[in-house]
Amino acid sequence: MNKVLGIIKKEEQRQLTQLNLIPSENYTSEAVRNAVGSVLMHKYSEGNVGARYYEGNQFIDELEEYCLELVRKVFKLPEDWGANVQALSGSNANLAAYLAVLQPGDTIMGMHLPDGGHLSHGWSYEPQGGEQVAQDTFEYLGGSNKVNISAKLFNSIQYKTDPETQLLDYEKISTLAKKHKPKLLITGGTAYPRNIDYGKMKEIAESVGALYMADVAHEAGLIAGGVVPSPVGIADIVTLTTHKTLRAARGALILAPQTIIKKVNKAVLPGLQGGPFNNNIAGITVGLEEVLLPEFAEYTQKVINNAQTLCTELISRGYHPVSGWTDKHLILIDISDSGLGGRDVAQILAKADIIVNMNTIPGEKRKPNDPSGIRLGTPFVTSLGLGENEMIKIAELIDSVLELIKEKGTEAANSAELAAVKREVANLTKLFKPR
Ligand code: DSN
Repeated sequence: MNKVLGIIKKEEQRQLTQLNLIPSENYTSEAVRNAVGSVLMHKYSEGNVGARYYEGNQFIDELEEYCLELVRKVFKLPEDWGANVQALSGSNANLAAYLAVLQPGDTIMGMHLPDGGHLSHGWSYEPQGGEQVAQDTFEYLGGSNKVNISAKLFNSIQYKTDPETQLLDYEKISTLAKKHKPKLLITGGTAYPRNIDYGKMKEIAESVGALYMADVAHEAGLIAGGVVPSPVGIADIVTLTTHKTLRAARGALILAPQTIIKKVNKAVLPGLQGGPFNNNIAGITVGLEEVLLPEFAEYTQKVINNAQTLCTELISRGYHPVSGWTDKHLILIDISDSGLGGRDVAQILAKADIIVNMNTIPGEKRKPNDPSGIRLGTPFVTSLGLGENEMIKIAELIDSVLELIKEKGTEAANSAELAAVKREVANLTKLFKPR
């Protein structure tokens, strides 16, 4: 007990003394954290509101009904749409959506992972249209090209971004869709820094008789804040996680017309999961209450302003963000000219208390466990109160570490200069206002 409390304290301290630039993480309010740590975690509640398998669920019903009501408001669901709030994670939400509308063996078409897609969108190294896959990458994955269950269950076709612009090429996606006739077209993922034209993707899906699923796990909070476009009412299914830019407890939502949600509910239970995590649903609900406050829209605008300031500063220092810009909360930087791979670069930055993740980039030539990029994001530090002036400083610090790496290679990790950067990071984290 004391050991775990000690670990929690240390992690709490770490989060408040390092610069966390991982775009999929956020810092929730104490109210959200209290809800997740509540007695609601004790209750089993297989089923949906008013139709549970176990007795004693009157308050769980009240909670889930309230959560569904807030989801409707936050995401401005059309009258005939509904939601499922029980999926335990984004990958589970995606699988539940597939189980609801597909049969095993059906063709799905999602974005190539190194170009920004997600594992659960059918990640597979299957070469497309004569395109060759780096052999070492293939071997790293143990010789199996169907890496994720979504590729094992379904026939997965993946589309890529344009090699020059690193942007989605809707014409090429349309051509690929006409060729492979997927049953489900999927957008979204983890590292595409630009907005997606949901209307165009729906048109492409419709032109081949496919359904269209938009996974907005990363953008959910920005959509709720009204600062990026929403696919709700355009796509046939929208999936999202609740703990990234949405800043609620960990979990996932599936939004769709009621006809599809009925199937999704069955896909979640008994299709995929046992009982939902009611404590997390409570934490999601508290987070959604906060999203409805005017401060949240202001927060989401700041997240984007901070990311764009960071991006501008990095560009002015000679860096090339993937696609040249960011429309949202994340930036992907090609660090291959630093002389080290993404793993070493991320580890050296971490020694200076700058926390980023290594990431594949479009056209990736290196192995996934030591790729050519690093991914940066602003949701966490914006929640803790940093603004555009601090982003300028962060760009300067990242640049000085990358210059140090160019000069000293892995020796940068033990240099006095890196220790000096760490001290400057400490000056920034002193500004944090914990929530
Ligand atoms: N791991 C998440 C991310 O970092 O984007 C996606 O699953």
